[in-house]
Amino acid sequence: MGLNGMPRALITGVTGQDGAYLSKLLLDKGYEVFGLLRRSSSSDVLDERLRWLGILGRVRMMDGNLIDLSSLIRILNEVRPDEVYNLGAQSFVKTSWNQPLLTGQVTALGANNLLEAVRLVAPGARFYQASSSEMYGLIQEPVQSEKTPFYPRSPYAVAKLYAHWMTVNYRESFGLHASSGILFNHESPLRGIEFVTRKVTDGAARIKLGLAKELQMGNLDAKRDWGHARDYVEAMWLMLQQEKPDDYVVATGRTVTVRDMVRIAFEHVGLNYEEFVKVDEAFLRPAEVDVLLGDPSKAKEKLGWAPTTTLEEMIREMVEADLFRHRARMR
Ligand code: NDP
Ligand code: GDR
Repeated sequence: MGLNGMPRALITGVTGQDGAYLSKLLLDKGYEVFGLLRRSSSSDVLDERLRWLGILGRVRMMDGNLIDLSSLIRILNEVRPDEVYNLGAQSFVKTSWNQPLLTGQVTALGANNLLEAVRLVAPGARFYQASSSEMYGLIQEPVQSEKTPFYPRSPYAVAKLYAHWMTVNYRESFGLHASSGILFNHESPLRGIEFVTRKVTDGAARIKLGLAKELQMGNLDAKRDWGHARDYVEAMWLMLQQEKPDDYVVATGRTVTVRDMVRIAFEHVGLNYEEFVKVDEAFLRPAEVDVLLGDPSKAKEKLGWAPTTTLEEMIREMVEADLFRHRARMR
């Protein structure tokens, strides 16, 4: 709690998509928001995200890095947060095969560093771990819930699984109020350009405006359960408001192929995707997660959470945002 009685939150990964939406949610709820900012962060991207949400200048940035335990201890000592959200990660699955050790250091051991710092410095703080549906990987169940066994298929997913179980372990061993959200894919106009939805909405916008002729893509047959980041950060916050820490699946309960998502985006700008989308092997992965479909019943029942945005609405919002960005640059 700050001197003025406002609750305090510390967010790692504040420069990312979810960090921006979560900052907005917490600021709107009257929190003081602190963000972990690593030296190499691109402040332009962060500024664009925060400006987009109307909160530029309202998050206090703290100089640190998840792989430097000393920085986390110093920051927790300074901030004394009531809530800690660990969203920082090497989060791009494809890169994790090229940089498996870095992915492990940040995504797995970084989470452990933060748990350890919380245990030592702020054991009363509530902790959120950004776990992922990628942990299911080669699933054997058609719909994935909190009870579905994990089978990670990428260095990223293996790292997330370590962080997930360490969160459970710190809860059970040390009594930390530590919760994991097993979040399925969630997107927005603030999604990083390397992820498939944003790549597609940006590509459709460019082609529509005559800035590009085609779009190179990978596996169009993969299926994902896509929701909106604005809805999903609400679930993170709700988890930390519960008396008892726990793990929750956050998903929409609907799965769609990449191809259908592409079709929705191109149709919105009046184009037939088949004329513009080309498959390029460079975008295929060494191992694929073919299909993900989450069962959010527990989050609905215990948190009162439900998604509010359909895939179609979200993709249209993203295409419009990309058209707006490109038109502004063309002026
Ligand atoms: P982003 O890729 O947009 O953001 C990742 C964040 O992690 C960035 O702020 C990045 O900072 C930060 N980061 C990277 N390395 C370090 C480091 N060494 N120390 C501190 N911070 C670091 O991810 P999203 O916002 O989409 O996702 C948030 C979290 O949720 C991630 O952990 C992701 O793996 C997880 N997740 C995401 C899902 C999704 O669909 N979006 C689904 C399930 C889980 P910088 O700007 O400096 O690079
Ligand atoms: P994912 O998201 O790997 O599920 O991880 P991404 O958007 O990268 O891929 C989704 C699916 O689309 C297929 N695909 C392509 N992907 C990309 N990026 N680029 C392409 O050109 C392309 N063509 C087809 C992929 O093969 C895959 O099947 C995201 C991240 O946010 C993780 O951090 C998070 O944990 C999971 O979602 C849940």
